[in-house]
Amino acid sequence: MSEDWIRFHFYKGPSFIGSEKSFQEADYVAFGVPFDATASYRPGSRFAPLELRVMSEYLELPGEESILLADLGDLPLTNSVEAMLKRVGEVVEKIVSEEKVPIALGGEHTLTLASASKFRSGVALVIFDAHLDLRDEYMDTRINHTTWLRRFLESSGAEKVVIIGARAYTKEEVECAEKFEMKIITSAEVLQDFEKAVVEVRRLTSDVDGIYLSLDLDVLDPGYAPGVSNPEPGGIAPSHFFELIKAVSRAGVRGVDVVEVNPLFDNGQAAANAVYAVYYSLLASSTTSSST
Ligand SMILES: [Mn+2]
Repeated sequence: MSEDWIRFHFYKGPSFIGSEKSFQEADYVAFGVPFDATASYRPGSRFAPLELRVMSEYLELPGEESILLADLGDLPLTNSVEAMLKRVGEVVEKIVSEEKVPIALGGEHTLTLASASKFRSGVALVIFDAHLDLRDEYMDTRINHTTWLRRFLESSGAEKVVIIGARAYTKEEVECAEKFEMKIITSAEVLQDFEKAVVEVRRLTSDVDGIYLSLDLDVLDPGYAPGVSNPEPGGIAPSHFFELIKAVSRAGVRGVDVVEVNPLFDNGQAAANAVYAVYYSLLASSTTSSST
């Protein structure tokens, strides 16, 4: 197999969560996807991979040195959703074939269509998001940040999908969620009975062969994370976000992405919360695997 995929990674600068490991030494492998070409409201998430690295250099993350992480750099800029999906799919496949955990730094949520598709048979897809992303079509295209989950379900069939923190969706999307028997825990349910939500997410991820975790920062209330491309009021708080991430990550994290951070509208908090979210998922997952 050629190593052309390595040449996609041209960015040299601050690294994600202090990662200094080589690809071979690493358990976790981060790469950036600076893509926001289907943005329907506020473009700018293409700048997030760099921002997440810069922010992670300034945060104090206890025990980060115990996370063996390599940062490959960014995929090349493109305005083609097909090209982006092809590259993300190839890179994730390569990382998974080496029995490592990929961490995709978006960019917009569409990338998850390619990355999550590389995990099948028993790996649950756990998504934190204000939205369901189940539209059939939006603004005259069928593959974009509002439709990717519908395309995923159409191609994968009845995989286990859990969405946490949802609050903004259409009737069409709710019908689609019911058809594919998705589990939805709304932001209101998290706010009204947090303990019940923790028990529920633990139950939903108790019998799976690990999880793929997709973290859309618009799940947080915009007051905590203004820098997202599609802010929706009435979101969850960072403390609830982190505890729910720890609860699901105990099932074992097989892949992660963090998407929709938009530095052009941020005061630093969406990026900081995004770094912490990934850090807590890796820490919870690492603790689980070393104790078994
Ligand atoms: Mn969203």
